[in-house]
Amino acid sequence: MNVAQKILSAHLVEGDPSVDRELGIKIDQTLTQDATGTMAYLQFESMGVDRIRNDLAVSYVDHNTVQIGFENADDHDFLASIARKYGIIYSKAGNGICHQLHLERYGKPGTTLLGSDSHTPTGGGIGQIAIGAGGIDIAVAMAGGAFHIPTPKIRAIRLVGSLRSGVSAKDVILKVLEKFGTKGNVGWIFEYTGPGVATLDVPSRATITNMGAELGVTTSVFPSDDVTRQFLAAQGREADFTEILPDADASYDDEFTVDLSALEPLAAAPHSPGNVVSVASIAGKRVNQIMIGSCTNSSYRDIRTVAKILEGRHVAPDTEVGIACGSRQVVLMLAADGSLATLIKAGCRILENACGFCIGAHMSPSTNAVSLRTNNRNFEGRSGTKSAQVYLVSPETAAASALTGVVTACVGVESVPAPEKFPIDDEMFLYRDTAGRGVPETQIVRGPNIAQVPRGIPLSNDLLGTAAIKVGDKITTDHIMPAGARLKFRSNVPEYSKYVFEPCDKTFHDRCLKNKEAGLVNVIIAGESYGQGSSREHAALCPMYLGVKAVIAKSIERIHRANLVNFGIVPFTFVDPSDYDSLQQGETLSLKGIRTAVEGNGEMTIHTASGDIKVKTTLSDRERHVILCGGLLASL
Ligand code: MIC
Ligand code: SF4
Repeated sequence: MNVAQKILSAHLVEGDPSVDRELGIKIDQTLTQDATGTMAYLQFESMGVDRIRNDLAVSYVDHNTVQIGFENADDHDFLASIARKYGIIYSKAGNGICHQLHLERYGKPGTTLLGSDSHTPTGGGIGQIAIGAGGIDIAVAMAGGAFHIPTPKIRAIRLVGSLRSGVSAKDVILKVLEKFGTKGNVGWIFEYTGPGVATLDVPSRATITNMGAELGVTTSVFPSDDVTRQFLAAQGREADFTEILPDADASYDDEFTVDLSALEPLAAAPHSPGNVVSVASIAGKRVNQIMIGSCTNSSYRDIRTVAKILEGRHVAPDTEVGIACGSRQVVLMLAADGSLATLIKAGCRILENACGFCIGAHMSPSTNAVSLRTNNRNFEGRSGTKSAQVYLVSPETAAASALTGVVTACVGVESVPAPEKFPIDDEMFLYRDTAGRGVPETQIVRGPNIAQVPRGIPLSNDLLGTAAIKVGDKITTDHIMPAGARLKFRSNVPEYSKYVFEPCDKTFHDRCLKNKEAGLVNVIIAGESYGQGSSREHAALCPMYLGVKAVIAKSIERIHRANLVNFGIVPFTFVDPSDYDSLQQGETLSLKGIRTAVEGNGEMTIHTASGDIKVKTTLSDRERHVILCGGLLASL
């Protein structure tokens, strides 16, 4: 067996990998972050369970930490009280970014981790099967329920050789993205193998599995080997180590080799992480802003490398440079070894160790600016500035460019040895002593930002609909449900729903409500790879609130498709993709027999003024049941 098969087979509770399309797996650990967590816990509460039933649940606060207005702070108070009551560990704002913190303090080789954030696969760097999902799936897992994945195909990414100085893990994952792109990888697990694996430390492996999310795969995983043991020992957690290596005769569904020695610095050009170019091809481009950090590249190894490059020098006068570390542990280490002072002297802006710039919560670039960033997504407008040109690069390229003010490849920097001992301070993880048990008498704190969870209604058979919006290919969840300035409404669905499709069409919300009042259901028409990007279930929940009952797309990405099902929205694909061209926004669609079509899980004909079109669903029995009930909550 390979590593993924070993971990999955040890957690299999439903389905047979050789027969079934869908597998149910037991989830050991869960994580949430504040932007998806409030909804996840509201849903958990409504399940009526008295405490968590999985091994470990951690609630991180890292996304909404700007606290302009009462909303974010209300959410934090709510999350803290929920954590105390149900036996969840609560990571306070300021402790760091969920994925970096989980890797440092809780990730355990050989276990399963489910997180309400698409970058949960960061845990694959430490040998976990770590998967991103919608909040309600996390709620079910916390209540002891299984999580369902498409029976995976497993691709070996064989690493050979070793990285040259100035080239790092970010360039490895960009190479993989260059080859496989951001669509067409649904259902795959990418497993890293080969002699090159041993040359990468755990934070570098985690950079690769983190940004594997951009491929649209189920997850990515590294073996758990001596490097993993050393990392855990340095974190004071050697007892959490288990060796998990692929068997000598392990087989894979496909294999791709990356020669680390031959890699050059790469960048993802605007506006997709799959738009990979060499740094050499854009060298000399003037850079207005450089942001270093995010859950992809904010480890001690990364920021220490940046400090080494900037040591004794100053950033270019016309370039703004910001640094956000991944955790308090990282900041403490940089403070202890003088790197923090180096960065301050070099003229960097030291930002809070949180998601911040990555999600457009602050540090938006100026109009038409070129911004180099070490995070994982450069979708148009995600930075908060629609006209900005965001390039994703390694910390090495970011630091070398900070000195010159133009895109510059790093010509070489001494590597940072893996620390023998990390400073351990878990004081900002609250309720560790009641983890798993909870304090049942805790009063839940609900400020005015904490609204009710809307529930779906069962699917009727004969619906009359309207094509409420027609969008193109690669529509991301940032297009559907923008974050940034709107992020603070995550706990308030009626309010957040006002911004559905805001970046594409500001009138969508009003139009949907008008249709709803007229007794019509809303239908979204989309191209390829609809719903790329984040795990945010609000991209399905808020449309449900606006009366959306179906999406018809050329293809739909994994997490978003699961979220649509969870909120009772039928995920259709075109039988003949060219029908996409004939469908017009505003057209009336007769969805007669939609319930029967879902029950039969086959094709259905939709009558439109311009003719009939055929659409299909490919749902598992479980998914069919959920949709017919009107969503997961209604089905429980
Ligand atoms: C992201 O990077 O897009 C986010 C913000 O972390 C999302 C989660 C969210 O929308 O809250 C993700 O990756 O799932
Ligand atoms: Fe936070 Fe950005 Fe990572 Fe999402 S990708 S978890 S916003 S740092």
